[in-house]
Amino acid sequence: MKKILVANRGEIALRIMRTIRKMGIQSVAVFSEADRNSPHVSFADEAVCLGAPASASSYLNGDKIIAYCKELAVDAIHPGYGFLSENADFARQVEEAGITFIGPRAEAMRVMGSKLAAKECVKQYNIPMVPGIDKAIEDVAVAKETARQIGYPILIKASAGGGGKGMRIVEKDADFEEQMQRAISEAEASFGDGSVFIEKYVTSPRHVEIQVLADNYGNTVHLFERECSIQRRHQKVVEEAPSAILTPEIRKKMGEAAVMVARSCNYTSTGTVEFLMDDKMNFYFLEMNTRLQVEHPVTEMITGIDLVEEQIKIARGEKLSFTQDDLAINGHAVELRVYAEDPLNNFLPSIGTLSTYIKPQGEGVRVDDGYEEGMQIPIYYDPMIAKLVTHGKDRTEAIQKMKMAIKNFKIEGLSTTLPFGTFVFEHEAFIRGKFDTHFVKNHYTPELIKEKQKANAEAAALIGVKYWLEQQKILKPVEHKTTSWKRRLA
Ligand code: MV4
Repeated sequence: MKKILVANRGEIALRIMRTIRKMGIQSVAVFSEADRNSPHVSFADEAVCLGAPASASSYLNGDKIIAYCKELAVDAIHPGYGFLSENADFARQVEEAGITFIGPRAEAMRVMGSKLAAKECVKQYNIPMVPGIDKAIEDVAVAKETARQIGYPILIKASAGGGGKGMRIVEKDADFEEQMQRAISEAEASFGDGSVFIEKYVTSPRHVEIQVLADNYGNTVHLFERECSIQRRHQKVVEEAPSAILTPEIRKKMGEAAVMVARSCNYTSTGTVEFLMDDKMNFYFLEMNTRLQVEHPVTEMITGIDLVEEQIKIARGEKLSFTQDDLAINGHAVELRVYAEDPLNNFLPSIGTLSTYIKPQGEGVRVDDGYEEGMQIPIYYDPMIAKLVTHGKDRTEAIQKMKMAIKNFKIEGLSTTLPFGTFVFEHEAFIRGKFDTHFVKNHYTPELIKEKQKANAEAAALIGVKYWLEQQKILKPVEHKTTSWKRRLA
């Protein structure tokens, strides 16, 4: 493998290319007209333009990407996350063109891309699943009867779903039909597949996911968990590894379950098995993500493993160089996603230029980003500017470093979620590990940041006054008569 094309943009394209370079491989960047001056383009050994800014005309144009691969003698494609990364048809086309797709095989992606197919696939392996049905609803009356048996509240989910689309909570029998119709229409509109099914609604779950890694020779390991419960409208904001609440016993059980999920579909490459955890620490398999995830750095920080390097090695046919027993958790890592969004104004996208952009530095501080000072954040794509990650010997130290790193991250020209990060990392529920997926909804109001900022401003003003008074004292003429200058004058 001599040349890899990275079919992505921004921080993840750059992050992947850094590992590609470290491994002595050539990189090819692709870019849209909006990203011509991006760091991922200048970093790459070669770069080609895909077209107009809109994703459909650029980063989603699989045919054009494959054509460029042939033209430039590219050996493999790394899809990153989002865009084409979980598109089984694209993965198949890449393989058919004689190019290596750095990721799982198309068939594993297809199975795990459908929640119903995934349930069907893992069924025989004793993986804990939320009580529910594992077939698409066909008969409303039958489904309603099942809902009664499971017990309300229940959740209707789209098989093809993602990001909460096509998901409806039903509290009581009388609402069932209406909510089901809504879920079906939404699923059809969003995914072109109206298959829905029902599950018991876990009311206050935590989102815990396990990183897995599998080579082409049947070796599958897990790299422990990430806790991703701090999210807003299905957009994760803070992640950490390990989880603050898992015991070694539960971690082992979840890890083994995740490995079985991967084995069930002959999974290869990196993947993530998502679980819900209820307030009694019962965990249930939700779905598998067949890509490198945004939050992968927290796992890298606690395991010392470069996940992109492992993906590339697996793709070029190497065996895993370690076993489960070789893996251990070292310390704790937390990640904040820094978005160009205004936390004081309902997280509205914040448009502007990065007039100041100074990154924090230090031991155990990692910033994965794809922009530089003076750049604008394009409106066409995800508004994430950077991922700020800190690592410490324990959770307290990781959080402490994070709070310092947020203070030292100077971004001017637009609003970001940095102040929201401070809110989370200073919140006593977060510090105590007592939170679930409703944390933001339950604890956050913009007033809390505003009050804090006002208190800080007042403190700063007082410090200013104190300093000023001290200066006055220093400047005040003292004991003129006794200075030697005076004596000489006299
Ligand atoms: C659930 C659930 C409660 N009970 N399933 C949201 C997106 C999709 N990945 C699955 N999701 C959920 N499934 C049952 N049976 C609650 C959620 C959920 C959620 C899950 C993880 C992280 C954030 C979430 C926010 C709202 C709902």
